[in-house]
Amino acid sequence: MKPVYLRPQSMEDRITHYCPGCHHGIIHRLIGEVIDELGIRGKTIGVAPIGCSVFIYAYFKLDFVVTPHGRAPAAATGIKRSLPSDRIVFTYQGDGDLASIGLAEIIHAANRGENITSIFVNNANYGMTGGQLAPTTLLGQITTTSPYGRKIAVDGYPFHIAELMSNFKGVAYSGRFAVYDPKKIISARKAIKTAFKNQMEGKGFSIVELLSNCPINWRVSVSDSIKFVKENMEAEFPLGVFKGGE
Ligand SMILES: Cc1ncc(C[n+]2csc(CCOP(=O)(O)OP(=O)(O)O)c2C)c(N)n1
Repeated sequence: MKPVYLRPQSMEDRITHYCPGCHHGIIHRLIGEVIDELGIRGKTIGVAPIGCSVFIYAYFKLDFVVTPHGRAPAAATGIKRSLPSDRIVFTYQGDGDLASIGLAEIIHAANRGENITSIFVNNANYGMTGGQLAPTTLLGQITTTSPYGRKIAVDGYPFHIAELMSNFKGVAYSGRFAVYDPKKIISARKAIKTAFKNQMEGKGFSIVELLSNCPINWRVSVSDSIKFVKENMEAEFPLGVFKGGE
């Protein structure tokens, strides 16, 4: 039989702890494929967050540092600056971690133009802790801490990271993508590759925001969660490149 899919070489042969249908796994695979394709496995260091992806280090054959509560960009800065310049450093963060707890860290790393790559997974809630409201929660969205739906008067507006990042001079690339169908996955993969390549070419800070589902905490089926990303999240968070090529 001819294999149609092989696990990326930079990934461990291990079943993940993610909930059934969760998009974290797809995003991990895309990162693994890009690292393989660019031939940077032995040179790449990941920086993990707090959140569902706190165990990301267990799924890659890479060096990883775990820096909870949004501090990944600061740790990545130190790692990148203190190692030989051919080392590739990336952060992987959720929206509670990056857009709330560690907002200052990501803004300053972007503004400094740190030559690192940031993978930002926006699932519109704090997944690991049970689905609380995040800065990226949609207006009207019910979460465990917004049981009547997000209201502007109480929680303000959903926070747009990819657009915000595009305003900083130090940012080489900022874009938002989704991974719910093959076409979207191909675009997301291309964006992740660009973000890593920019770092290899010393172009500065690159961030890829990926819209993700969270079926368990949203309390919907996987297919309804995909519908929600497509119809509701994309209406608030348009896909596209906000700064940089491709
Ligand atoms: C000191 C401390 N404060 C708060 C938390 C709770 N906490 C765990 S994960 C997390 C954020 C998770 O949300 P997100 O970054 O959106 O990632 P997701 O789990 O949705 O992938 C928080 C606040 C904690 N573990 N420790």
